[in-house]
Amino acid sequence: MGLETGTRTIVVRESVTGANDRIAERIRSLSRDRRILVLNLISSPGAGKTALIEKTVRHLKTSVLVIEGDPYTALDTERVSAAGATGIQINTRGGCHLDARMIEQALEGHDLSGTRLVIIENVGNLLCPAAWDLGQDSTVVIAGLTEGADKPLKYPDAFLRADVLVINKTDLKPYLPESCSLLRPNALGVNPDLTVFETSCLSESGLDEWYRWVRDSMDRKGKDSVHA
Ligand SMILES: Nc1nc2c(ncn2[C@@H]2O[C@H](COP(=O)(O)OP(=O)(O)OP(=O)(O)O)[C@@H](O)[C@H]2O)c(=O)[nH]1
Ligand SMILES: [Mg+2]
Repeated sequence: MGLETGTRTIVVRESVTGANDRIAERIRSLSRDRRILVLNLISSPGAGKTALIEKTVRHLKTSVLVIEGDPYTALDTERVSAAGATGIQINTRGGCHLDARMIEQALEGHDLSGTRLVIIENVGNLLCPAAWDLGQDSTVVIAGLTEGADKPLKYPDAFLRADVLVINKTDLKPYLPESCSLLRPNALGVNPDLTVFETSCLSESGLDEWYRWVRDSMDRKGKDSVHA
């Protein structure tokens, strides 16, 4: 690709994410060989990513590796470890997303035998994480009902690139304006292919359907890999 600047031509040899995408493919190949389901969770700060992971880990009672991305602190790793997962913390020191190189390094330092599920909790925001492939099988976007129904319209890439939408904090619905019900149709307007779950990590409403989806996805990954 060449960009004319008037006096000279700048040749762009590779997109910014090109090198990232090659590493993401290596991660995909590793997870296929090992029959491990990899989920990438993205959301704005505080939507309930860690709460959903804690619940999922406690419920599944299987060996789960959680890779936590945060600018600073290991607070979320402490939470998921207390729930029974193996947690690996990545501190981006101000960086707004995880990239595939970080995930590959985390996986290289870990014995994956027995692991059936890797959950990546991306850095909390709806912009940058959507643009970086981490080699995941599925991207899960979590939207708290409290965040406003307009988020899929303002941050469409996060919803477009996701396979699953978890609408969390449904226990707070009685205290929110009627318009919060528009979150689901707004998201489906952006991406009609989204599989949607409505959950509360507080009351546990809707979590059974989510757990079933995770289990079915793990089973499918196991079978697909056998025949791959
Ligand atoms: N009422 C209610 N509160 C929730 C629910 N899920 C999570 N919370 C609360 O929301 C806050 C943020 O939850 P976290 O799980 O830390 O959110 P997060 O997306 O991991 O946040 P970051 O990692 O900082 O981006 C915590 O105080 C949780 O207890 C829910 O379903 N209902
Ligand atoms: Mg968190």
